[in-house]
Amino acid sequence: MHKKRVYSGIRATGRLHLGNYLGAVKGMLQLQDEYDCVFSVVDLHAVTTPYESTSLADATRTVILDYLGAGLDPEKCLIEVQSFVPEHIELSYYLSTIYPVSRLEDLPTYKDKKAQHPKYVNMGLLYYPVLMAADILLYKGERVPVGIDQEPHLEVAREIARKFNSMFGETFPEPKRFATEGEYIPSLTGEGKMSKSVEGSFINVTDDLETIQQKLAKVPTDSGQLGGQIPQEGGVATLFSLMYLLGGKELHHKYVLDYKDKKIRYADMKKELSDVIYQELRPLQEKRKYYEENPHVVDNILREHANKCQEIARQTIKEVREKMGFLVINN
Ligand code: AQP
Repeated sequence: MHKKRVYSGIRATGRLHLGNYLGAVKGMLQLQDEYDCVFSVVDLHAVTTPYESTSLADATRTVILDYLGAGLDPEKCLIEVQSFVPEHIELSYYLSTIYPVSRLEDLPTYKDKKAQHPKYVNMGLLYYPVLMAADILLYKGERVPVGIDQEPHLEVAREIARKFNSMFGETFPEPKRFATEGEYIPSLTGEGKMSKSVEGSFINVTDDLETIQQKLAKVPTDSGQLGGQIPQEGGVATLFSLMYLLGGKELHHKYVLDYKDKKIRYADMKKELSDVIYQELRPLQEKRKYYEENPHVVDNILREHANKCQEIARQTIKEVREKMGFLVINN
């Protein structure tokens, strides 16, 4: 029977943080046993925002190591460096010809990045969702484990798939997001989401216990005398959200009761939260170390998997070229 294909990618912009891990990687881990999965480090997307050419290769390797450390199993899923499979770019060009520019200009992520880097508004940035659609559709991905912030981009991918199918005949499935419990991890600052580009907002998956403690110590809290409902926003909300996801329901409940009874001690909560976060991350860090110390093992995986990915990708490109009416010469 045909197994559903799963695709997801993370930009090569630095170490993974808890948001990437809980919102995306946890979903990948859940799906790799059951489905045909391709998980990518999307380096072509990383160059759409300011970056250092001297550190791009390292940043790409870092995400690969974080993936392997987290438990992506090279025997169960394909691990891809996006730019090793140039068919991503080829498909994105074909798809770009059927999608309106005005729709791309309206996307919230484009507007946010434009505001964040007003001197770095490039074609690639505008084109990002088309390339992301091509990333998924190249493998005919049906499920996409990503955080909730990626929903507008997935909508674009579905619109493109629909439009292509109606113009050239049934070709692509409409990809759906696979949501994890941690689909939205708030920032340690208490404002917005945990984000690589916002200093002080994140805990990296490679942070040691002391670093985690120092980062949590800076999370803003209240006097501990408020009581009532747990706030929906701010530093206290972030602590409770992380406690629920990493400490479990029981521990979370204990602190909820303390909060309601106005006897919460945030120093204790932060200490316990640091411990449960570190407990979750320590096995990842140990496994990661093995791959870090054996780069040839990683290189062999990447080489072998790039070939396998390209085999699938070439079939899609052939089908798309034929359906769009390009000249195809058989060997
Ligand atoms: N805070 C988050 N909660 C849940 N999921 C999250 N993701 C990111 N932040 C959170 C998910 O992680 C994956 C990688 O996202 P990306 O490739 O877009 O990486 P990024 O944009 O570099 O990650 P950041 O931290 O969001 O960086 P900046 O600050 O540059 O925007 C996606 O599945 C995403 O949903």
